Amino acid sequence: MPQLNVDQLKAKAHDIRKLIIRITTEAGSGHPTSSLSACDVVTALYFGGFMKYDPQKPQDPGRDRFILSKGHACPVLYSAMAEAGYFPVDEIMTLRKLGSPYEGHPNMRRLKGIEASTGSLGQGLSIGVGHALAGRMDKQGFRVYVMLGDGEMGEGQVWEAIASADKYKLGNLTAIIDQNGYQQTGSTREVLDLTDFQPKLEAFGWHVQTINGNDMGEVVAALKASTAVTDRPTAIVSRTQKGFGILPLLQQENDTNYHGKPLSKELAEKALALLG
Ligand SMILES: Cc1ncc(C[n+]2csc(CCOP(=O)(O)OP(=O)(O)O)c2C)c(N)n1
Ligand SMILES: [Mg+2]
Repeated sequence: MPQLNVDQLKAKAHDIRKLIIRITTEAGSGHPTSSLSACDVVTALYFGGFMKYDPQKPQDPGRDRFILSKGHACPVLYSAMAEAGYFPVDEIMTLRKLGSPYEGHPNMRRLKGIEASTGSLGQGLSIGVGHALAGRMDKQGFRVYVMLGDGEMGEGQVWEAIASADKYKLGNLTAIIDQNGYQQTGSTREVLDLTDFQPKLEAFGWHVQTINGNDMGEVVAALKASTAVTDRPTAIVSRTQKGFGILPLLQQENDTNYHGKPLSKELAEKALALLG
């Protein structure tokens, strides 16, 4: 598993952002903006030396687990995993094509290294609690990372998982909330305002940090601090921008959510130029 420094991680996140744009535009569908907000955290997990993994041994019992509960953001997962050596980069260009294993939501039955089939929002943290309990029972030292969306936090099942993780004092579980301020139909404040997450999670007994999740230095520091917490579950409230990296283009389009829409070929060219 690679261990890049902050500057190298920024460059890697940049490459992954470009892949996200390319594969979703090629597919003509998908969720680029949901992927872009989460990109820095996912990059740091796979390339910052945090997750223990070997793409050649995806079933290794001791591997760390990453569950993308907001499964619609799988372009960031496929892109990071391709860069990490799980699959050829060319293959992920088949995203969402008929027969492709790179489905619109991650399918653990079709791709090695995918820990959970997600997409129906609200379930990933419960699955993560199960993995964390299993790790403890099997005396395996792995850590479980689960990424959720801020809109997804409105699902009741998430709060059941939060409560049970506290009950079992799951010190091998890290949840990351990608707080990009939007869900499908509008801003999270308008649809269902659950902010501020930190005191709510603390009330459930969790260790919590709130950071700028598009600042690689802050992301790395928070992940480092979270691995030091072993007596209770830990959360990172990652405040991000939906579509981070291409925001000026989204503003020109008068849609800073741009949920579930690929960029047109023309807009994608502009986005790739903007990313440099
Ligand atoms: C159970 C369920 N209800 C509705 C949807 C449809 N849906 C897909 S993405 C989305 C919005 C999610 O918002 P958020 O969790 O904030 O993720 P973001 O795209 O902002 O990263 C919704 C409602 C779904 N996938 N699953
Ligand atoms: Mg959101």
